[in-house]
Amino acid sequence: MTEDREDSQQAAAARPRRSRWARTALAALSGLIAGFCALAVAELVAAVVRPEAGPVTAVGSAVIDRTPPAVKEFAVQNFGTADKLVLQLGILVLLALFAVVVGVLALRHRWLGSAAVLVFGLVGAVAAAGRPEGAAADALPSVVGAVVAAGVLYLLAGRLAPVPPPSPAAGEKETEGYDAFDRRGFVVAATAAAAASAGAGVLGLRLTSSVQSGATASRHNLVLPVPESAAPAIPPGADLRVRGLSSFITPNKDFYRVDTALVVPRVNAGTWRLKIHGKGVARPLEVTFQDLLRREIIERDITLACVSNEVGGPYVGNARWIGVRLADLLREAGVRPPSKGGPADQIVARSVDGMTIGTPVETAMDGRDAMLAFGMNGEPLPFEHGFPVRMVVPGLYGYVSACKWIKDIELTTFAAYDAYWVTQSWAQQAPIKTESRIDTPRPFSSLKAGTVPVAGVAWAQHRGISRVEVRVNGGPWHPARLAAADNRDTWRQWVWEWPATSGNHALEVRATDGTGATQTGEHAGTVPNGATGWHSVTVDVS
Ligand SMILES: Nc1nc2c(c(=O)[nH]1)N[C@H]1C(S)=C(S)[C@@H](COP(=O)(O)O)O[C@H]1N2
Ligand SMILES: [Mo]
Repeated sequence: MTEDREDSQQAAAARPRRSRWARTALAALSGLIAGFCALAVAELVAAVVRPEAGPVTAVGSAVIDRTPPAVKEFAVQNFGTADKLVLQLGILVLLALFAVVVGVLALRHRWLGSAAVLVFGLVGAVAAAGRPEGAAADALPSVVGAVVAAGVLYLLAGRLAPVPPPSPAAGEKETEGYDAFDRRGFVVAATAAAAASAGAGVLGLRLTSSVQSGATASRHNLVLPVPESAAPAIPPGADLRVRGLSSFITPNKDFYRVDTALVVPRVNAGTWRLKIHGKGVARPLEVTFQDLLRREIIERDITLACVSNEVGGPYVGNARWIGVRLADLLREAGVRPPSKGGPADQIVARSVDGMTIGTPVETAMDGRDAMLAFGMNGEPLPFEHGFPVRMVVPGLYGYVSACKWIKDIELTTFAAYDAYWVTQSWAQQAPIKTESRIDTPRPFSSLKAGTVPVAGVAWAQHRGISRVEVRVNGGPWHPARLAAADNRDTWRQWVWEWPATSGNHALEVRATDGTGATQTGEHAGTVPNGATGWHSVTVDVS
């Protein structure tokens, strides 16, 4: 035996093990490519069907729908508005892990790998079509994506299959453990699949953004009308301008945002329609944005508050809204409130993203300024806050009144229909509870002894605020100085000059509303109809 021959025999013995590892790694890569392909193709189809029907968004939304309120609260408290990003990244990581497993599975069982991809597609399809208002077509992106990806995986797994060993030449013994595969074929197929998927994905994103650019242009080109019924000027003393205190008007960029939308809907005002129909609607209406602009335009300052706001929490904001009176439209449609013999006691507002929000007809028509708003603080509604049109009802928590991206209003009864949040264990009806918050000093801050302004906001929409009191370490209540009141639908600032002495102190605040009722000190969580208790801030004075 020559030296030469010995070398090549050793090489032949080493090759199988090395190529087995290479095959497994490439199988995992095939899985990832197939997963990428599924998502990219699905996004392309979703661009045509509905951007929200893409599998990651659909599964994410389905997860949000099924998350118990306590967990949802946890996510909101810990991740804030990043909660949705965290959720989507989580889904992507899980998908990638699954893709690797399926890729390796396909190495041994080609059909099984592809079948597993189809099963996952089914999960996306059910999630998309099963959303409230989800249509059968919403299943398409996931289904098409999964079918194409299953094909790609089948193809790639085929390239990794062992090719038969070359027949041994006469006199040589059979090559043992021969484990070669079509490397070139695999590289070509994998590159082609990845490139085509990237192309499909980019095309999908382009399509979606071109549809959205119509909406962006419609918002950009909207010139807000001059309201026939303007809001009175905000009294000069409404903003105390104490450092650390929330400004009286909350700028749009700082306004809290609470919704279930993983993708902010971008609706074109030019093609927007609102239907008003249902029980006791004598004359069903369908209005365009131009129709709204032809009505009496009103402008009002209204403070919005979220039922998920903990005592002392950030989910409350005050804005100047422009729009039309909801009651005007309802009357035009022939709707009568229950007190005037109308058969419907609930308005169900539906948004383009399938949200349903139930509001009492009686409240919407009792003379308060319930609005269909399209202007917010001097600009068209930001997309995040419901462009082109949203509801705002003074005195009711957002989840029972403030439907964003509204497209449909149905008159029905509370007995006949539970809106989205009600199915998530929140109360059917929820007037805003009297609340107050200490904005400054911040919790756990270190202060110098002397006069310290303790300041914050208090709200009891549609009842107004008549008194705010502060106490230190459970001592006597001291009346705070109230800022000038704008109107009873807005929050009110307050300040108390505290003669602070050294030590650790707990500051507490409570408000009294316009009816004379004082905010309860009894602690209640946010579910089912809003938190109660006095906001308390502990500080260290030296
Ligand atoms: N379409 C839609 N509208 C919605 C919601 C939503 O999830 N989807 N959330 C509601 C809730 S719970 C609140 S508190 C307000 C918040 O409005 P904002 O995000 O403009 O502050 O919107 C309401 N309208
Ligand atoms: Mo809310």
